[in-house]
Amino acid sequence: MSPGAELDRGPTLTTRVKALGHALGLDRIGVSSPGESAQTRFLSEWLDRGYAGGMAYMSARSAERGSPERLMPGVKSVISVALAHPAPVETSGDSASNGTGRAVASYAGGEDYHDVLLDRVRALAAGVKALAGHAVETRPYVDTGPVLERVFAARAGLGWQGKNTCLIDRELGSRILLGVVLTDLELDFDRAEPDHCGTCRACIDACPTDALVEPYVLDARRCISYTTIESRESTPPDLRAAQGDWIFGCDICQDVCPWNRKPDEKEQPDPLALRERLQPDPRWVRAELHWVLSLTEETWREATRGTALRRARFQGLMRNALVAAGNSGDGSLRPLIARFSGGEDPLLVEHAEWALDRLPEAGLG
Ligand code: B12
Ligand code: SF4
Repeated sequence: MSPGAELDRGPTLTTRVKALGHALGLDRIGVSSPGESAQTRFLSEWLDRGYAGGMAYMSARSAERGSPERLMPGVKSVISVALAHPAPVETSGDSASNGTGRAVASYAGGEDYHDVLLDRVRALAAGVKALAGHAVETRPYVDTGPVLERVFAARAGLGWQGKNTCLIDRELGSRILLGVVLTDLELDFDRAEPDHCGTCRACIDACPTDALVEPYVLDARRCISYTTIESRESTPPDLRAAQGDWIFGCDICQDVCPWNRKPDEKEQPDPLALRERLQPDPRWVRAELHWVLSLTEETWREATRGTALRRARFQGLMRNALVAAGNSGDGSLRPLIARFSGGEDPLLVEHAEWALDRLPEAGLG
């Protein structure tokens, strides 16, 4: 091929796929190979160490998770995408909080990101088919399939997995949500982003539950995000105080990350108002515990409609709110907690009694 031949063909298919991704409102898009690596192989060690806790879905299809070829035979390219979500309006992981504000992770209080992003990723998959000009297979996922999304995003140059295990983009930081499209179309691969954590260990030192057991390794059983969202069990007693005022997820290891502190990080264009849709409902920005503990299943359903908060279910959110109440020092919450200690759900009775034991009588606090 002569040196000019490449230019004569105009933009490559990969370039056009990426342009489509940006036109669909995605902030980052990159392509990588579907092969295995030290990172994909680490998954089985992580599972063997028991770090997945009760997330049976992590072990159920672990072979596919690290190897897209097993998930989609014939896959040639993994397209990874990222969408930045709004930074926290105000956060607190301080277990000695003054009992007024309660924390919901910054990704969760707006429209469910699965809905916002999966819709875009499906549109990208459809566009890939159209651009290919011949029959190709595509599989779009946003947390909806067994794929190590962070590992492939790092390989596709979207960022690197930090010591807190989050995918960090040099400009956007780690407050980003990920998706993938597997395809049997051959595309040009991007170069992986090198690790820029250096000697920093702010996330490891700040984690209140010591869930980051070593750099780049999270024991989910100790992570507040797991205990407040994924777990259906009792909150382990030794982790309750450290949960502080979080009632859904946790942002601490990201809030302390220097890569999330740049002043210009939020100035990303949002032509399709996707970030707008992820803006939290004001009721969940600093969810007031008196309000949360007053919710009934019916009012909870209304207050969480269309959000990712639904994942904890009513029982899980109340369990979390009772732990936060026990940490609040606010005796005026006692009558609301008593509703649960006198109730019929043994899990909530136990958490309510724990909270009551820690709170001063109303008026004495
Ligand atoms: C299970 C899960 C969780 C679990 C477990 C998290 C975890 N670290 O594994 C829990 C419930 C705790 C969780 C929490 C959160 N999650 Co989550 N979660 C997932 C899910 C479904 C699978 C993740 C997974 O595969 N874990 C398995 C472990 C082994 O993988 P990993 O931690 O990524 O580990 C890799 C590194 O350890 C790595 N590695 C890399 N370099 C090195 C170097 C060395 C030396 C070593 C030893 C290892 C190593 O190898 C591993 C891969 O095998 C993904 C969606 C998906 N399908 O990918 C979302 C996902 C990872 N979660 C996401 C989000 C937003 C969160 C939270 C920020 C939410 C919140 N604010 O509460 C927190 C972050 C907590 C944290 N520090 O990780 C986003 C990621 C955003 C980002 N920028 O990274 C994802 C991709 C969802 C999405 N589609 O956007 N999550
Ligand atoms: S999300 Fe919170 S609890 Fe989980 S590792 Fe990060 S700081 Fe620790």
